[in-house]
Amino acid sequence: MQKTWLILLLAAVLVSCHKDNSTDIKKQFITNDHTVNVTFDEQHPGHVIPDTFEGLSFENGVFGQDINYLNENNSVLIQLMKNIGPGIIRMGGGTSDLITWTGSPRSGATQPDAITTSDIDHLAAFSNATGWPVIFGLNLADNDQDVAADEATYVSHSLGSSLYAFQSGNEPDAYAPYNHLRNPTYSFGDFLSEWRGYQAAVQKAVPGASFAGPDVAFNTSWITSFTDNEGFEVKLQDGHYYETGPATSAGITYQSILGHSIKLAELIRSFKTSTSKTQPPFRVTECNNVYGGGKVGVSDVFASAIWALDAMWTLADNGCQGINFHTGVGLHYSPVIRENGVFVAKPEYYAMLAFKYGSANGRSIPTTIDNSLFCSAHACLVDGKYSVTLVNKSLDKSFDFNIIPGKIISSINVTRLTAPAIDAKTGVTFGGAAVKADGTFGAVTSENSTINKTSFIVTVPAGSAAVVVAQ
Ligand code: BDP
Repeated sequence: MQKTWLILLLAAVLVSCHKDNSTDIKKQFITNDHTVNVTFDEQHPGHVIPDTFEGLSFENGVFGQDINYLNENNSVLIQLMKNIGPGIIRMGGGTSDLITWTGSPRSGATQPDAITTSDIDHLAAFSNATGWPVIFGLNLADNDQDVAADEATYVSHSLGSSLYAFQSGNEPDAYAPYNHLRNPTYSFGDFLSEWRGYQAAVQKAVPGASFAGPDVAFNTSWITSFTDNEGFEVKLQDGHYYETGPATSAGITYQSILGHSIKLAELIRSFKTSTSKTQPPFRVTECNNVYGGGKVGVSDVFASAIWALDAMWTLADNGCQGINFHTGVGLHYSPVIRENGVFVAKPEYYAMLAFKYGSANGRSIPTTIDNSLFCSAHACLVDGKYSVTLVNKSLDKSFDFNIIPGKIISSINVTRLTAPAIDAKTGVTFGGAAVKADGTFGAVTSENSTINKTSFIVTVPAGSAAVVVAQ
């Protein structure tokens, strides 16, 4: 009898605890059209966000364009990378399938269509100076296993432990339909047999060499098929993400990149749907907002930072290992670009700073918001503190993010990503600071408040973002 009472009492306590808690949370929800309620699911934490999450992707052809670009003496670019590093450098792009490995030093400023031993040595020294390892893309379009094995051997010796993995081919799903590098019947099966030939030849020359693949442009079914077949053979599954394009399309404006990305959702889905028992981590090895080199007024304005911050977090929330923003000479979407001979940070770079700041050493936690049309909220736990990145993609409406962690928060600190306007090309800041001419950066302002409540509101103006650290 006594035991029965005890059980009933315990059950009543449990039910009342549960009821009180959910009632508390419900009470904290605010209903109006300018408030966004944000809750977390701490019971189901996601992955730890790797410190190498952020990356840059470069064309293999960059050496032929400018030998001083990925160069150990390029101190400003090195510093810009150190600010967000340690990341991963990805070498590849369309030019990696168009240029030829010479196996000898570069002769003067000529040989634009070649990749040489001098280039690889500069890449190795540059990687060393930045602390960023390299994913290196081999030319698969030529389908010459001997040349690939020779190039891979040199790359492996020169980069040493800075070599992260090889890739074979850039966007092989576009070889036939768009790039005319294969006949129209070229299929996934054809690619797979070429890829396997490369892998065998390279691993014979470089025992233990790691690979990433299939590095596709758009055909996400190739990712799933590739992982089904090669999941146990590769270190990384990878694919590319360009939100829209081509850059010549008159209809593309900065508004085109601010909506919910169906493309990104589909890419993430394809990385996770393989039936292979081994599902390697996945990475977006090449990405940017508008393919075709980027669009002026879209890729180089503050909207691109809002887009990039949201894309990085969407991938991190979904367990992605990282993302490489495509960068290079004449590419308008580059987060860092050379202007008048000097490397400068563009708006997208500030999103990389904000992501670094908001994600460092964090374990992502699922986050729910009740207005996902214009807003997103992404959270992680860092040393027992919440780090929450709030993004307002609306062009004209300020939103109050009502954050409901469900436990008492004593204080918050807010650091903002902002610009004079959504289409501003300059004047972007994170934490009130801009990158200095030598590439160094340090945030200078953040807002501190004492809270002592289980919910709090942070207002994020139209077309801006904020990182909130709450404890
Ligand atoms: C990708 C290519 C890259 C281009 C980019 C673009 O891999 O080389 O720079 O498109 O069109 O498909 O901007």
